[in-house]
Amino acid sequence: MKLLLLLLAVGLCSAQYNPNTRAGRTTIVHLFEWKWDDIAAECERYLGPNGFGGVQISPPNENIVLDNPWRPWYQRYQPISYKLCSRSGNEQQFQDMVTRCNNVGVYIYVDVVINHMCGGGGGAGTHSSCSSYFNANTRDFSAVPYSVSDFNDGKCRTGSGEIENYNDAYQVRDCRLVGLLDLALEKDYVRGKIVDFLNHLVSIGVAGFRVDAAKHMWPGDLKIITDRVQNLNTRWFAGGTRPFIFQEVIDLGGEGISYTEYLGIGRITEFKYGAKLGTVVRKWNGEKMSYLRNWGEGWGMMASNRALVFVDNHDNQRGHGAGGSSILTFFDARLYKMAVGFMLAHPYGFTRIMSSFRWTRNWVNGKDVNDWIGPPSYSDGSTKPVTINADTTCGNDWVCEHRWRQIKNMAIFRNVVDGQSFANWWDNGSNQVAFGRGNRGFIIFNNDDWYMDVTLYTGLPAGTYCDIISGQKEGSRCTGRQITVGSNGSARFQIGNTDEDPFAAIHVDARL
Ligand code: AAO
Repeated sequence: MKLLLLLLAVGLCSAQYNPNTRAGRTTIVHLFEWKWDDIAAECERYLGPNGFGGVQISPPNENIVLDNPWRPWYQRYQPISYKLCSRSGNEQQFQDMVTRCNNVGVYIYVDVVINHMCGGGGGAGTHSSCSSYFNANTRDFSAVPYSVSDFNDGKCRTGSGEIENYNDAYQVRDCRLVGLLDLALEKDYVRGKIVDFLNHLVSIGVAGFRVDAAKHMWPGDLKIITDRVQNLNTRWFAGGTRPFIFQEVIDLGGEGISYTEYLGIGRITEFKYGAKLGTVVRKWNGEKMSYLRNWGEGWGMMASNRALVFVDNHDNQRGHGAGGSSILTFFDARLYKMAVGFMLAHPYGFTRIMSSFRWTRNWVNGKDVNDWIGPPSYSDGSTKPVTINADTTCGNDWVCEHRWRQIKNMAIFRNVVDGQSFANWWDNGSNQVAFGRGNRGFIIFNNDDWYMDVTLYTGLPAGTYCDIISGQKEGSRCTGRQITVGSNGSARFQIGNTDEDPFAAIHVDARL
C-alpha cells in the first residue's frame, strides 16, 4: 500500500512533464497559423499514418485584428477574450479538429496567451476576431470580462510602464512586454477566468499547453493556475491524466530570471538548443560537429526530461524572440534538414518540428522588415487552405517542413529507436560524425568539405537497409541508396560533400 501511494505520488508529480502522446509517438509539429479544418484533415491523412504524436496549434482564442501592418501573424498574441474564435476557425471547427485528431491518435497542444491582453495602444471598438467590444485605453475587455483593476499598471515601477531591463525580475513580471496589457495574475478573479479558459479546452479534449511568455508571469501564480486545471478528457485519456505543460521561458543565460524557477510547473522550451545547433551546423565560431559527442546536458542545457527542443520556432525563424542569426530555418534547407535530422536522432529532450508558411524576406540594415507578414491569405484577410500537391508537398505557400521526406522519415526514426540508448558515436575530429540508438537505428553526417568513405560499427543486425534520407522503403523496394550491414554489425558509408543531403540514416523498420 505504501509503495502504491509512493508510486502514485511520483506519477502525479511527474505528470505535467509527460507529453501524453500515444506509446511509440515521440514528436509534435507546430502547424503555425493553420486553420482547424486543415489540421483535422492533416491528422487523418498524414500525421496519424506517419506516427506524429501531436500538433501545437496557434492561439485559438479571440484576438485583436490589426490593419497596420495588415493582419500580421502576431495579432494572435493579443487576446481580446477567451472565446474560441480566430482566423483558424470557430469553436465548432475547433471541436471537430480535436475530436478527429484525437481519434487517430494525434493530440492537440494549445498555445495559450494568458500573461496579457492586447497592446495598450490597441484602441477601442470591435476590431477583434469575434467582434467583441473592447477598449484598451480604459482596460475594458467586456467579453471576459476584465476591467482596469485586473491589470498590473499600478504595480510596474518603470517610468514607461514597459519592461526596460531584463535583469530586473520585477519588471519582467509586472511591467508590459512590448506594450501588451499585463494581467494581474495574483488576483483570484483573474486566475479563475484563465482556469475556466484552460478547463474549457481540456473538456473539448486537448492534451496540453504551450504557455506563452511564461517568463513574464510569477512562477507562484502560474503554478496555482496550472494546478487548478482539471484532468484530461477520459474519452481519450486514462483517468487522472494531467495536461502536458511546456513553458516558453527564454533563458540563454545571463539574465535576471532562470528557467529553474519554472521547473516545478512543467517542461521548458530550451532555447540554447537551436541557437547552439545552428552555430555548429553552420560551422561558425570554430564549432565542429565532432563537438556534439556530449550534446545535451553536457552543453549546459537543462535536464533532458524537462526540455522541449526545436531547431527554430515561429519567433526566431523571423528574428523575433531569441537565438539570433545562427538559427536554421527552411530558408537554409540543406543545413536545416541536417539539424532537424540530428535533433530527431538524438535522445535529448522532447522534440517539436516547425511547419511554416513562406514569406518574402526584405533585409534592411540586418533586419527583415517583412517579419510581420501573416499566413497566406485572400484579400478579405481569410487564410488560404493548405493544398496538397501530387508529390505530397504543400501548395499555397505552406512550406510543410514536416512533409519533407527527410524530416518525416526522421520523425519515424525517432519512434523506431524510442527508449534506446545513445550508442556507437564516431567522428573524424571534424564535421563527419555518426551515432546509433541501441541496436535499432544509426545516422551519419558528412558536413566537411570533402568526400567521406568509412566503414563503421552500427550495432544493427546484419542485412540490407534502405537509407531513409536519400529515399525510403516502399513495399519491398528502396527508392534511395542501400546500405549493407555485415554479420559483424559494420557497414560502409560513402557520402559526398556535395550530395543533395550529405547524411544517411537506417533503422530496423527500413530493412529490405
Ligand atoms: C507587437 C509589435 C510590437 C507592439 C506590440 C503591442 O511587434 O511592436 O508593441 O505588438 O502592440 C509576438 C511578436 C511581437 C508582437 C506580439 C504581440 O513577437 O512582436 O508585438 O506578438 O502581437 C520576449 C519574450 C517572449 C516573446 C518574445 C517575442 O520573453 O515571451 O519576446 N515570445 C512570445 C511569443 C511571441 C509573442 C509574445 C510572446 C507575446 O512567442 O510570438 O510576441 O505574446 C531577450 C529576452 C527574451 C525576449 C527577447 C525579445 O532575448 O531574453 O525573453 O523575448 O529579448 O525581446 C539574445 C539574448 C536573448 C535576448 C535576445 C533578444 O539572443 O541572448 O536573451 O538577444 O534581445
